[in-house]
Amino acid sequence: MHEILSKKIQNFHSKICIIGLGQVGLPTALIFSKAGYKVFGYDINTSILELLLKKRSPFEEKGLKELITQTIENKKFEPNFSLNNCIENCDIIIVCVATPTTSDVLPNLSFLENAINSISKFDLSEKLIIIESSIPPGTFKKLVLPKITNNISLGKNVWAAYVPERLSPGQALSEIKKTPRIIGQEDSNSGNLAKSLYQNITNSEIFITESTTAELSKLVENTFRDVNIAFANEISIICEKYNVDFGDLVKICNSHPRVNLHMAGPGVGGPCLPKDPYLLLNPINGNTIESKIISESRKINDLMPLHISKLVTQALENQNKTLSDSTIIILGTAYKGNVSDTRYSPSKELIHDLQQKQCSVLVYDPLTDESFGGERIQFLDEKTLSNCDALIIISDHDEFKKINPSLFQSMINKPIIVDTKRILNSDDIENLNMIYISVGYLGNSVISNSEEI
Ligand code: SAJ
Repeated sequence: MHEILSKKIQNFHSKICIIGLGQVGLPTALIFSKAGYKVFGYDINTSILELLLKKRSPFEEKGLKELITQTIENKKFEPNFSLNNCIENCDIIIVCVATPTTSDVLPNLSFLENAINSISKFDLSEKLIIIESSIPPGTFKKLVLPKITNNISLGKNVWAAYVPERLSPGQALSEIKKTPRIIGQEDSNSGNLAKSLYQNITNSEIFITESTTAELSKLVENTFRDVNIAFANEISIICEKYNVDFGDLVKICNSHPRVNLHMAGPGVGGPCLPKDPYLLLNPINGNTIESKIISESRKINDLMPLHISKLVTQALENQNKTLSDSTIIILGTAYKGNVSDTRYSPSKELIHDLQQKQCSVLVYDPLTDESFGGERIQFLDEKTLSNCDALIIISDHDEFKKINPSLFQSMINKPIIVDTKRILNSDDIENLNMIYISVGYLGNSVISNSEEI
């Protein structure tokens, strides 16, 4: 009876099992624990569980470690090695596993299928199953529901809903309460149960719709961002041809009430934006849908690291240097600021390209050990910089924003600073007689910009 579960949810007596404790699952587990629910956390990667049991966080996020400690100590959050224990003790199962793409950019649903297959071995009657992972349209109806409703009836003695996660990695804890949620349902009892649950962790609106619309909404949001960033990247390259500062242009254009240009940069990384457009175009039935704007946008964003490589090459040539006799230091291998995640980071392609051209590459990122084959350095000091001809900022970490540009004066000759995220003040750097370049800003680099884009 859904009324019984509904009551348990309302008075915080229902127990929740979160499957997949990554960037989405872990903050979600902690937020439900903090709200007052007992939450069991399960992951096939036992090293995550081991870390959590030591009250350590598997990744960087403000406030995460403190919340792990607090919820484990007050016994509201229990990382657990046994799926059996988790499922048998719980009324609600929330699946937050990764849904990456294959090397042919097709959806790889193996983690989701494994999770669903494992769950479906248990008696799921009187339980609510929620999928939060981003999934190709049709997956909830055609892949998830048939497996979990085996011999039991959806809406009567088992409930299920698709509730896409919308959390920005690195800011999940601060965003979760103010982010509206979408509930994709195939029956209203399930939708209402999911709504009463999520109402307890968000102050924002909750939309109920059918499951395919919910699946599409998630993928379209991320594709919207990817396409807009591609547009910004293309416009920034046009700006370089006109010797116009893209930063000024964005400020002016965005003063129009109906314009919202995104920021150009070194390319689009992370576990979401580079792959969700492919999930959008590859529904569960396997018939790929064509979309010129989405496919072209992906290509534009993927080519940005090579554009950065071109910009720095040109700036070096203007000083009669080549990549092969230069040393470049890369600031940041994380895919964006203040996270340790390096998946699809633009710095990977950039470092490989520079190294292929015999450039000596140093790498500094205080948040991750990943160096993508570059020589990892521990401190950004004058001694290290004194060997560098150019410096390229890829991740907009707060630590990098605080760098005093006078530190760069220890670099060789007229230092070249490529600030792809525009976190430093160009005037400060140019006033120190250094070259400042960004995507869509060639400044005083005197680059011949008449070549092809
Ligand atoms: N980037 C730009 N220009 C911009 C904004 C971002 O080049 O104007 C780059 C970033 O540097 C980064 C990449 O895009 O390399 C992705 O960063 P992001 O902050 O746009 O997004 P994610 O991947 O960290 O999180 C996104 C978010 N989606 C949207 O904002 C629509 C988040 O809310 C989602 O929950 C998350 O994907 C997800 O898990 O799907």
